[in-house]
Amino acid sequence: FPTAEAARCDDGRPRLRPPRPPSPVHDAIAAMVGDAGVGKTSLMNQYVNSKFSSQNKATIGADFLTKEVMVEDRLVTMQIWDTAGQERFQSLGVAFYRGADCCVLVFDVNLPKTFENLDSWRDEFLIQAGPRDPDNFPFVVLGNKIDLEDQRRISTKRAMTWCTLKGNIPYFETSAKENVEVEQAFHTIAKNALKQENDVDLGFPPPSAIKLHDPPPKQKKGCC
Ligand code: G3D
Ligand code: MG
Repeated sequence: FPTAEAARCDDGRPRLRPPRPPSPVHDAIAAMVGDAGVGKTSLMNQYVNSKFSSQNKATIGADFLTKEVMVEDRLVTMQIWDTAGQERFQSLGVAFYRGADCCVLVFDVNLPKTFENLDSWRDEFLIQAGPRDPDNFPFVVLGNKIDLEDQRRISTKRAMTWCTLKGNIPYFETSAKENVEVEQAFHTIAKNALKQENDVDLGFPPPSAIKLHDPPPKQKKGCC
């Protein structure tokens, strides 16, 4: 309950209503980026729906999913944005990146090119999203498809070295197919996204409504 002081405005007049308690639900948005085929949609589907399907495109058909999670005693509505199959460089549009509180960089540990492209995905994110503090913006890297053991081309050490050089980005080796480390990875994603969301809210007015409640605008299909 508000104290006598809290029930008065700064100029001494009584407040009409007591101050509202902070909302118990927090929103956090994570954007999944990385080359086509690395498993972004599968990871999201495994995490949110506990399913792995080789028919992702047909069965999900959505470009974002939400899940309520507890992060350090706080209820968080996690919104995970997917690329809707548009993952070519410079094709996702600024709105996709701008709303994100955490950027999830995904590669396939069996395909070196998808790992080498992480630099470009990270740079593209920073250019398009334009975070106020790029050095401290939360990224998380997921090396996916570790179940294909005999095909592995990117070692844990190589991936971790890259993550360390880019500012100690958390790194997880996952399998969307066999549900390895998926829960742990998204817990870190939620935690870091929430922290970023709080930091932004403390310093600045809330960004536009698109950020908290709307999914990213649908990308136009086709080339023009
Ligand atoms: P994307 O959203 O990044 O484009 P998808 O990737 O989630 O659509 O996955 C691309 C293909 O990789 C799919 O196969 C999917 O089943 C497979 N895949 C995703 N994650 C894993 C994984 O952890 N292990 C293995 N072995 N395969 C995975 P299809 O055959 O549908 O193209
Ligand atoms: Mg996809």
